[in-house]
Amino acid sequence: MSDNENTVEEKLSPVEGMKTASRYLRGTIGEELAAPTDHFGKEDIQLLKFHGTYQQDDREARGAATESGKSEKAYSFMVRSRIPAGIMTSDQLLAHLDLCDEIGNTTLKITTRQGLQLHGILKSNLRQCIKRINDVHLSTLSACGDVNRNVMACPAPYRDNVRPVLQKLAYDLAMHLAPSTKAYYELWLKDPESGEETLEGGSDEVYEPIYGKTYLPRKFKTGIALPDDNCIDVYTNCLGFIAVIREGNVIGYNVVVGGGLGVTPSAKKTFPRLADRMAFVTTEQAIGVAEAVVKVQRDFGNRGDRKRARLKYLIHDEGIAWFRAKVEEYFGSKLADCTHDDVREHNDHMGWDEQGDGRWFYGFNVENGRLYDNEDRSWKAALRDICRELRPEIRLTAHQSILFCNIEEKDKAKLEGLIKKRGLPLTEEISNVRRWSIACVAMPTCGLAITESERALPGLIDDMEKVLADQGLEKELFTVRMTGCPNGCARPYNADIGLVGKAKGKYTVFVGGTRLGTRLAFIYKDLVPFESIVSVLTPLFAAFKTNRTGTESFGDFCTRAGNTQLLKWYDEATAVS
Ligand code: SRM
Ligand code: SF4
Repeated sequence: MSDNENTVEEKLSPVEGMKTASRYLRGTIGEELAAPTDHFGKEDIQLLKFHGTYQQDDREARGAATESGKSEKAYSFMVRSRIPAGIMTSDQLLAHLDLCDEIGNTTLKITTRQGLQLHGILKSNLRQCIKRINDVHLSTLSACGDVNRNVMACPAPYRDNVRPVLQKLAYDLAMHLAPSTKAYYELWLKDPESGEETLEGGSDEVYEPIYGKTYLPRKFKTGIALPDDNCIDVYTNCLGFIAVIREGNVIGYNVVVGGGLGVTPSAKKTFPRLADRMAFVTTEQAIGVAEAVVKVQRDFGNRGDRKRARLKYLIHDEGIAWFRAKVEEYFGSKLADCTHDDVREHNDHMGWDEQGDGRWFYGFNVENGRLYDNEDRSWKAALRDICRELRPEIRLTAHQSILFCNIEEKDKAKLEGLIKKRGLPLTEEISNVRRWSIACVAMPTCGLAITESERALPGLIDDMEKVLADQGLEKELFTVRMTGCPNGCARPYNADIGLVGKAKGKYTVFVGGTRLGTRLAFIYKDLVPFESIVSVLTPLFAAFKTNRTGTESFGDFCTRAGNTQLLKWYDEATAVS
C-alpha cells in the first residue's frame, strides 16, 4: 500500500484512530453484542456502520424514556441492505417485509440509492436481522461506512445489449470494492459460540488489499448511467460511469469523478458539487480504473477533517488534471479523453413498458419509498400479494420506487388488481408532481434531522397539486426533493425544486436544478416556514406560465430568469396594493 504522507493532516480525525485500532472492523462489537445492554459504545457505533447498521434512537420518545427511568434514549438500529442496481428477487423482498413486521418498526424504506432500510431493530435482534438478510443472499456489508457503498445503475429490465451490461458492472464493482475483512462473517453469520477470529498475523495486503486498515477517509459512492437515461443521478456520485454506446453495444464509459451533495451551511469550506468528466475507459478497464480512483482517494483524501474528507474536495482542491494523472499512475497506463457522449434524458421507468422479450415490467410509484399498512393504504400487503402470486423480479429505483419485472401479458390486469385491492393508486393515477417527488427519512429516526421530510412532503404535494392545476401546469415534469437537513440524502441540490430543512420548521427553498441532474440549484429563499413553502413558490409558477419559452422546464426557466428576477416576481405578487 502506498503511504499517504503527502496528504495526511497533522492531526487525524478521531474516527481514523478507531478504524486503525479496530482490527479490520472488529473493535469490541462481538463483546458488546453478547452484553445485556440496549446500545453500543462510541467506537463500535462507528465500526457498525461498515457492517450496514446505525445506532439510533426514537427522537420522539426521548422524553418518555427518561421519565420512565429506563435508559436515557429508546435505542434501536437502522439496518441497510446493499442491493447493486436495486435488483432483487420476490423472496428477498418478502424476507425484508417479514423482518420489518417481526423485529422492526413495521415499515420498510426504499432508499434513494436503490437500497432497503429497516428501522427500529433492537440490539438483541441485530444479529438475527443481519443473518436473515444474508440467508436470502443479500448483504448489509458496506451499505454504510467509509468504503464504497451500494453501486447504483439504471434498473430497467430491457433485454437489450446495454442495460444488462451496466447492471452486471454494478454488481461486479460492488463485489470488487467490498471490504475483504472476515469480521462481518465472524460477527453476524458464524455461530457466536464457535471458534476463533480468523485474524492472525498477515498484513493489509492480505486482509484489505484495496483499503488497508484505515479504509477510506469517508463514504464513497458509485453509479452507472447511460446517455438516454440518467435515472440514477450519475453526476452526484464520487465515481460515475456513463456508458458509451455504438451500434447498440457498450464499448466503454466516460468516467466522471468528484460529485457529492452534503453541506454544512455554516462551514463555507463545504458545498454540494457535481462530478467532473475525467476520461474514457473501455469495458475491460472499468473495474481497474474504479480501483485506482478509490486508492487515490484512500491515499490523498483528507483524514484530518471529516467535513472535507469526501473525494469531491480532493478534486476541487487539486484539480481534475492532477487527479487524472494520479489515477493513471495507480492504474498503470494513460487513459483516453472522454468521448462526446453525455447524459441527455432521465426516465423514471414508471408505468407499463415492454422488456423486449415478450414480457412487461410495471413501474409502481411508492410515495417517498415508505412501505406500511394502515386502514386506507396497505403497501406491504400489496407487495406480499404480488410477490407470492406473480413472483416478479423486483428492481428498486433511485426515486424510491419499485419495478415489477417479467410480467406476462395475461397477468397485467391481475397485477393492477392486486394494487387497487389494497387502496393504492396506480402510477397512472398519480400527479406528475407527486410522481417526481422524493423525500429522505428524517424524523423520527434520523439523528441528524432538523425538520420533517418524508412525513411532511405528501401534504405539501397535496397543496402544490392544487396550485399547479389552477395554473394549468399539472402536466409539467419537474423534480421536487425534500430533506430534513442539509446533508442532501434526497439529492435536493440538483432538483428543479429542493426543500432543505435548515432550522426548526423552516426550510431553504432551492430552485433551478434540472430533472436531468446536470445543474446545481440555487437558493431562492431561506428559512421559509413549512406552511409558507407553497405560497412562496406560487408566484414562480405563475411567472413560469407567462414567461417560459417553448417547452422550457421549470428549472431551466428559473435559471434563465435568475434569482433577482424571481424575487422581483415574488415581491410584485405579494405586494399589498
Ligand atoms: Fe444519507 C447520513 C439516510 C442517501 C448524504 N443518511 C445519513 C444518515 C445515515 C444519518 C446519520 O448519519 O446518522 C441517514 C439515516 C436516516 C435514517 O433514519 O434512516 C441517511 N441517505 C439516507 C437515505 C436512507 C435517504 C432516503 O430516505 O432514501 C439514503 C440511503 C441510500 C443508500 O441506500 O445507501 C441516503 N445520503 C444519501 C444521498 C443521496 C445519494 O447518495 O444518492 C446523499 C447525498 C450524496 C452524497 O453522499 O453527497 C446522502 N447522508 C448524506 C450525508 C452528507 C455526506 C457529506 O458528504 O457531507 C450524511 C451525513 C454524514 O455522512 O455525515 C448522511
Ligand atoms: Fe437525515 Fe438529513 Fe439525510 Fe434527511 S438529509 S436522512 S434528515 S441526514
